Amino acid sequence: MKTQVGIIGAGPAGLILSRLLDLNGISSVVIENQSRSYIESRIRAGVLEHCTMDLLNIIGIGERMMQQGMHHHGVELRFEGNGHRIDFTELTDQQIMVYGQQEIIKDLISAHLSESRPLLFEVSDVIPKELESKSPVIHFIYNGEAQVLECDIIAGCDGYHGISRPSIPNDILKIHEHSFPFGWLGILAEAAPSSDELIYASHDRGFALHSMRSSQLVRNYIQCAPEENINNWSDDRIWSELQSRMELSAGFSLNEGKIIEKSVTPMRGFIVEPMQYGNLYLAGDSAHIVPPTGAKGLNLAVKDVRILSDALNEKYVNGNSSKLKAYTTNCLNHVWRAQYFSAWMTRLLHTYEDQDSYQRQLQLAQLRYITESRYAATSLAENYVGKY
Ligand code: RFL
Ligand code: PHB
Repeated sequence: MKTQVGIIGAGPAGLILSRLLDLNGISSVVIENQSRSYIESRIRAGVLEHCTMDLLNIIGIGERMMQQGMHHHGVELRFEGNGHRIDFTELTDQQIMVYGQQEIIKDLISAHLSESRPLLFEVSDVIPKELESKSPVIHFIYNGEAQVLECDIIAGCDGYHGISRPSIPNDILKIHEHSFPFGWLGILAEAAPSSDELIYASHDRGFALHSMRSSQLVRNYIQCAPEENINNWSDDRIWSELQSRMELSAGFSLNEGKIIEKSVTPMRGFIVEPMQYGNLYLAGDSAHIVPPTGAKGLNLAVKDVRILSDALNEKYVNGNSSKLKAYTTNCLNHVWRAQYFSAWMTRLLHTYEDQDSYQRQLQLAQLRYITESRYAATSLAENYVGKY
């Protein structure tokens, strides 16, 4: 098997890259170690920045998103029993789109397969090799048979636990990482949203987030221990904790319903540099992850593959590889900006186990400032919608 770009991983990074390349007449083969039904039902991100929404429209897969996604023009910050709206559209002229990551995956796969572009599910034993040569290869097993995919370039879009990053010699990689001392317990429940927009609540009992997927489906999160045992959380305990952390002095009740999914995610920041080695280029979660408080991970993956596809276009159309050489440098700017914002939102909104009243009051003073100062609110809004 032979192609120009071999793509490992059919997450948002891999599938969007493949589509961007195809629109420029560059061939690719995507290989994925999970089944189609598994990746189409894996629940992850929900918030798309304005420019991510625009890109999905430009590449022709935005139709269902524009019909079924939820256009949000702000978010609520809730603390000390009061809610404060941050109006994105007024402050930045931009909005966000709330549309499940697995829906984007469904839209991308359906377009990919209807155009008969190669996408292989349930491959195993994937090994990228000869990365420093002009003709790197990917070895893998498909339908029980050993395969070799010859390519010019390999795109490692296989997420944080993938094989691409560990294929780069250890002494080449510099890793920046930070673990936050908490995790998120996330639920998907059959209930109507209790608000038109997302609610980020900072409460003395800990952080909580109210989000949604449709008029009958909500996605809520509660700050918990990083290695929290999900079995310690009955449905009743989850709802009761959410109700406490979402309280308003004027009264508020979060709509409850049947919980159809629950899971715990640890919170960490991670960045590797360089994001390239020989003819292997990392994009998305394989190169960096952010704590989810800023809703940036998928949006970052999209920014990486835009830069990579532009650089590949320059190589194939104009025979110029300078943008490929500068790939890491060109990505790290937006990667560090998103890390900063995500870490800042995380530290601002979560409570710490050893936190004293002084530290809690500092958080509340900053939250009040954001809701009272147009400049401070604009700074949050600009970062959230992805202007920077
Ligand atoms: P993915 O989505 O992990 O896809 C990688 C794919 O590679 C496959 N794979 C392999 N394939 C072949 N061979 C191998 N050896 C392989 N190893 C792995 C995997 O099966 C998978 O299909 O990475 P990608 O494409 O870089 O996309 C990144 C995003 O998924 C991630 O950043 C977001 O989900 C993060 N995130 C959010 N991002 C946002 O922009 N907005 C949000 O609102 C948001 N909320 C979230 C989030 C992530 C969360 N969790 C669960 C970590 C909320 C949560 C709770
Ligand atoms: C989500 O809807 O899953 C979501 C929303 C906002 C975040 C993280 C996740 O910051």
